[in-house]
Amino acid sequence: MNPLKRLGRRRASVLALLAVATLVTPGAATAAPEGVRASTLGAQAAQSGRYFGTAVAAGRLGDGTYTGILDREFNSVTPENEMKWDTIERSRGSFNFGPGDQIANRAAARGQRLRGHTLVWHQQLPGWVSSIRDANTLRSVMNNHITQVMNHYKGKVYAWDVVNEAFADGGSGQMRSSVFRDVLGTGFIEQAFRTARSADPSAKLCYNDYNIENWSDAKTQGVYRMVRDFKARGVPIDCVGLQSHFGAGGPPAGFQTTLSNFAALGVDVQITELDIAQAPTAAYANTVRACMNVARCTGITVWGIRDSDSWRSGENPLLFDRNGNKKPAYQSTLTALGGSAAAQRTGAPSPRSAAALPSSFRWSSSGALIAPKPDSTHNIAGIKDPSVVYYNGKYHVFASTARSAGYNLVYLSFSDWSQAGSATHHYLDRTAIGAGYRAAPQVFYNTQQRLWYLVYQTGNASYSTNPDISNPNGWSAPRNFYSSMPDIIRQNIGNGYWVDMWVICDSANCYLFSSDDNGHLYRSQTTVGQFPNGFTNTVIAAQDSKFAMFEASNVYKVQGSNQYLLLVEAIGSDGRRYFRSWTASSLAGSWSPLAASESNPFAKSSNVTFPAGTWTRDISHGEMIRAGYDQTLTIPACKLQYLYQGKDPNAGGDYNNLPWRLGLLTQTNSTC
Ligand code: 9MR
Repeated sequence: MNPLKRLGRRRASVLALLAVATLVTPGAATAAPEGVRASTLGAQAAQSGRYFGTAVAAGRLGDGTYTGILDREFNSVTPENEMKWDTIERSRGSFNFGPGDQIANRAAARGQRLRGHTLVWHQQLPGWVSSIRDANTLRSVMNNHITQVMNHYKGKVYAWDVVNEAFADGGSGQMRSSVFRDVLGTGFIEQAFRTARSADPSAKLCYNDYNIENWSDAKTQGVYRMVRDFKARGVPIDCVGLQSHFGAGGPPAGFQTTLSNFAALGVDVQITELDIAQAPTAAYANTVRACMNVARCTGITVWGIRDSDSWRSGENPLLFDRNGNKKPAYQSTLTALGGSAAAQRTGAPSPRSAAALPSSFRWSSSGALIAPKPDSTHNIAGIKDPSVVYYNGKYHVFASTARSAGYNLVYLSFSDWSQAGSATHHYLDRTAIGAGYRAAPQVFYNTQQRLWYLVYQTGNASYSTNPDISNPNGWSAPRNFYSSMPDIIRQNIGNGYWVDMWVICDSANCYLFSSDDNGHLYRSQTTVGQFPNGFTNTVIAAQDSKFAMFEASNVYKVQGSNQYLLLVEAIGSDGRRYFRSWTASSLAGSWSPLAASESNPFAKSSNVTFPAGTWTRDISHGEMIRAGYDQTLTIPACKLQYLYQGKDPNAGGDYNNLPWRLGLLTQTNSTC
């Protein structure tokens, strides 16, 4: 959390970052880490930050065998037919979202991702559209369809197949004839993508097609040229879906080349409709391995669950037989998802993932739960930087209050998250903590001293104590941990700011972490007996480029393991805030990447779904919901929850006046 004076410069630097649009993302994994071997397709894919999905038919959701496999094995779904034009808008302007909603709501309730399929396609297109001959009419019909459907599914769909199968088979490399191309011209695809981006800016926008898996095919080349042209001209496109309906031979020899060549254009690639005649084990394994070997191949979807569910059921092309039993190709697919083959080939040591924590995360977010409550003397614009403990049947939340005049602190408590919005806000500038610059609080109970500590920044690292957390007036006046800024910070801070102090203790020592908005995480230490005095030996605990290791670090002990978790807030290539994560076996140890890259983040808009609506694209400064409340800062290993600050993506202007609100992330890919 940053003090008042820095902000003009901060915005300038974010803009500069966007201009160069590059950011070091160390730790990006191309293969699954050697770690816990999972026993299902989705869980194994998640270990490398990927999803494993299936096409789902609403009509089969009453079949228990089908849903049993669906929920056990898959963490992404694509409606097989329910979001196509002839289902959703069978007659002009009359929308039927029922079957699509059935699949979407079911997936959301289970934390499965949803691929939207498909907005503009020449098949399963009602006659009233294909008979339009007037370009203006067709353009507005197409734009309206895209906008209405994307609006309806906003926050629920991770990626949309905006345009499907627009290129011709054979040697032309051109677009196929369709009502869209014939009436609107070849620019219809660009038009569709631009409309889609404005309809839902947070959904990934994909072009999806079949027979584009072989690199040298004219059709592949035609699609490649289009994507390259889109990227060159700034037409919004985020991914290319390769359907991958293969014959018994499996993928063509150059499949991986195709995936990596598309990815090199700056788009994700996804295998979107995989099925292989007779499902040979090697053909499935080769397909999966090609994806695992390409960092931006972000997921695989098979086109159905059991052979009997397939559109090519006569060829038995799927991973489960008619009775729902796993076929041999299931095992080869699971093994290939484990990444062991890729790791063995390169001979590279595999990073060890956490014993208890997964190496990639997915979250579902609440809406904004806590908003500022200005009163006659507190004209607050934002509520920020929350710290939270659950104690005595209540959540106790401490947070920064922000306004153009500067920062102070607020306290609220409630028994249930549904009560968070109606809790009373106690402004702590009215207590002995006092007015003036106080921000970014952290709260914990010191069991030796039987005192609550509130740690915060004032320009120095400061704290107050209180015997009773529920009494806002019980806090002592601020004291400083340091007599002045430690030399090593002074030498490395550059044009940054000294922010976000954080205390955690093991059985022998207490450690004080802080950030400098300049790529450094600092750590000082003292003994448990001396705490809060005696912090010395300040060192750089971790460093990276400025925006990759910016501020708001949290350090926790993982319950039931010898592991510590470090989270640091970074600024992404999109200018939005997100969190990276590392683990270590001791608080003074070195930190190993866990989910530490922009493509495999700890928490970022890209791995968070917003069932209640996408109210923020920043996942910024916050706190884990802990398993306890003492100085060891112990968190559970399962079903993590994170209280964070987010804001309206369109808000701008003075940083101190931004409308920050607090929301709660709940982990959706917990395997325990
Ligand atoms: O699997 C779908 C099948 O149930 C439909 O009858 C068919 C209608 O065209 O569409 C199938 O799915 C297609 C997908 O939407 C696009 N790529 C080709 C798929 C197989 O035909």
